[in-house]
Amino acid sequence: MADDDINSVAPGEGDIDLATLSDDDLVQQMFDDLYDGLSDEVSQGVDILLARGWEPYGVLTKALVEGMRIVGVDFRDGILFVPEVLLAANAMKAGMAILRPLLAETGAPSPGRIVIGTVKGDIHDIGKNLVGMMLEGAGFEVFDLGINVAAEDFLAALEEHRADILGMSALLTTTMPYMKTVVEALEEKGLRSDFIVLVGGAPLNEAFAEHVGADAYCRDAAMAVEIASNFMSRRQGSAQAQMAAQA
Ligand code: B1M
Repeated sequence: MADDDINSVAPGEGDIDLATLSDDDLVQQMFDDLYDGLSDEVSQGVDILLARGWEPYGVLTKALVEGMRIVGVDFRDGILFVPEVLLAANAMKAGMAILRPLLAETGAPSPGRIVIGTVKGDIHDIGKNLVGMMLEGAGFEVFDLGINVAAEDFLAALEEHRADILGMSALLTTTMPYMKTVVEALEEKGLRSDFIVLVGGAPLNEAFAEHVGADAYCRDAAMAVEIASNFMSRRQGSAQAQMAAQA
């Protein structure tokens, strides 16, 4: 968007004119706008920062990801609830829609690639969508296979997208055992150790995650982001150590 276009978005009475704010104040305002789920304002903030010469990756990490981190913390601490987080995630998506093609051009680093879906027989997707959006907010590349996903489709997508992580969701006691079927399918193909397997959903717990052979159980979306980020840091750390040992 050109400067003229940005300035032509006239603020209403009592509104803040984002274009008049300094970079620091604008970023702080974008944190507030994300928190309040204001998609138009977040998009406008992204446009303004880009027009001021910010790199897309800087806008992503310093404005959007940091803003979503604050949302994630308050969600974890019970200050924000599902509807508010979904609104914030939608505002984040609006900003991401502007940045995604620019990031693809500039090749911004991503902490990892995750294939996620709700397992076969299960159509619950609100929590899974929230997890996907929060992971995207943390910079992950998320490939969401939707609901009712069969083992062979998970496996095909992991290969197609060269994913690091498999994330599975289940909300029914009758569908959660299917997670084991997916893990066993990975084992049968000798692929289990290629992927970090994370599972979540209201009826699950840590013991169940262990039982199905997952790497970790994620209680909520904020934990999913934290756990996925930790696994990726460890994985990148051990890859670097291996390279150093070979050098
Ligand atoms: Co259904 N349903 N439902 N339902 N539904 C439950 C799950 C149920 C507990 C309600 C109840 O009876 N009290 C019950 C399951 C009982 C059981 O299995 N023991 C149930 C049932 C029985 C059913 C049907 C069978 C009802 C019927 O038709 N007779 C049917 C099943 C259809 C099917 O799937 N085959 C059904 C249908 C539906 C609706 C379509 C009406 C709707 C789903 C709409 C949708 O998702 N688009 C629905 C809903 C909304 C619910 C409840 C009320 C809410 C679920 C939800 O969205 N929670 C639910 C009761 C409940 O859980 N209180 C219920 C909010 C969401 C943010 O939380 O999904 O837990 P959650 O996700 C969290 C974490 O778990 C975690 O992070 C998320 C965000 O913090 N997480 C992950 C989740 N997935 C993750 C994946 C990860 C990481 C973390 O990967 C890395």
